[in-house]
Amino acid sequence: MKLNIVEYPDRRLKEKSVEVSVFDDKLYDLLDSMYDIMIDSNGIGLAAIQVAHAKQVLLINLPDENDKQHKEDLLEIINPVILEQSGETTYQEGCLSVPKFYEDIKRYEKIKLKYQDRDGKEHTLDADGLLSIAIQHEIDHLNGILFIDKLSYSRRKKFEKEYKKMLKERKKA
Ligand code: QAP
Ligand code: CO
Repeated sequence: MKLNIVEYPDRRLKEKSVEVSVFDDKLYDLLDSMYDIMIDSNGIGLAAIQVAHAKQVLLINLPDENDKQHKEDLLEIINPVILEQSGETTYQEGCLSVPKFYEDIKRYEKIKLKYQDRDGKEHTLDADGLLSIAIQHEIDHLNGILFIDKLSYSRRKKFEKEYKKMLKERKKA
């Protein structure tokens, strides 16, 4: 299926995604198409709402130490629920739906979650490091939350100004 990345300030990014209950070929097609557009866009994580599908579906494909992504490492996470969270970590985050903007965001250091794979099979996962950060970022999307929503008032104002300017420049080009 042909997908496009939805970009801020599109209000669809504020929608809450609904649980997946049917694990069929349509879901496989969505997952495969999401993977293609994520890789084409140089992303390491993508939630379905970012391609205008309000379903509790997200992908994570972290690069290796040589900065190369391998499809064997792809995590397809459906209906995630965080069971435990601890610690604190800060990372300079970006988002395919907020192009060209990066900011330090505070997250839990470690999380334990349960989720389903594309066949509906249940898994649990203990995550730390970049994986933990990426999962929290993508789960926020399922709840209509963007990383820029976590900025202080003054940093958010600075962002809005820079972002508007970027959009204007992009339109001119
Ligand atoms: C979410 O983000 C994430 O601005 C995934 O011009 C964030 O893939 C995971 C991207 C932080 C872990 C840590 C952003 C590509 C990709 C841009 C992404 C851009 C091109 C962001
Ligand atoms: Co994002």
